[in-house]
Amino acid sequence: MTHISTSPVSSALDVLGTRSQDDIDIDLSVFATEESSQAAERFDDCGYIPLPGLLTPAGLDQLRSEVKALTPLTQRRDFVMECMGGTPRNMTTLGGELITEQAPGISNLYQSAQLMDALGVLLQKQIVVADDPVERHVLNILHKAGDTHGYHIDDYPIAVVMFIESPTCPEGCGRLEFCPAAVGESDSPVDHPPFTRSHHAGDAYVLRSDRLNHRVQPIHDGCLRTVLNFAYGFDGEQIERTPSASILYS
Ligand SMILES: O=C(O)CCC(=O)C(=O)O
Ligand SMILES: [Fe+2]
Repeated sequence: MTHISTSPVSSALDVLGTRSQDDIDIDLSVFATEESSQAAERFDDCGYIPLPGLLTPAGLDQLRSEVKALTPLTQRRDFVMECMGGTPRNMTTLGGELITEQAPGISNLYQSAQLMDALGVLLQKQIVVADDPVERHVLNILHKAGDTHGYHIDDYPIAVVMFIESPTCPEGCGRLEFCPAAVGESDSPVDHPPFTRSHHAGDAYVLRSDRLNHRVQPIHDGCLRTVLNFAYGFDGEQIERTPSASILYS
């Protein structure tokens, strides 16, 4: 069984006393639950770890304010992504460069030692920031009936997706779907039915996003789904770049 030390998480918790006003409040204890002692193994197997309640109510409010201020800079996208099997993109987005310029809380959180150390302990790997300033942290807003972020893989291996808003309609919509890793076989959703996961505002999840084909189900009329996606690499590992991020976020 993989042993996971919680000491970097505790030391990350210790430095919370030195927070500045741009620091977003997160609950690092979600990384140190009983279940997380086997997280690295489970992540290798299934590529998904939920982090329910990563954002505290105060942190969620802080992120909502920054996202609101960013909204005038966002761009509507309605097209199919040819390099990802012609899957639909019907969404409003903002790429990393403007987020770095305009949203200090988000960019500080992205590169904070607290978050990155906790993630490294969880996955038992050294995590590094993404070198692409566009892809490192992006904002995705689904707000019109039928809006969807169609099936794709990401360039970077680790996606930490944080929910600023999530649909609450009784029928359910806007859920994450990801296809189980196919070992030496077809990764068609027909052969491997996708897993579906729902999340609330304030929740987050970690996904092995360069390996698992994933999408967001279309949302219903009147629903809103707003996420920040933080992309990270593994120290010393190269990534295979596709044009998809620059098409969606530049
Ligand atoms: O919105 C989500 O849950 C997934 C986001 C995503 O796949 C991406 O930004 O690449
Ligand atoms: Fe993705």
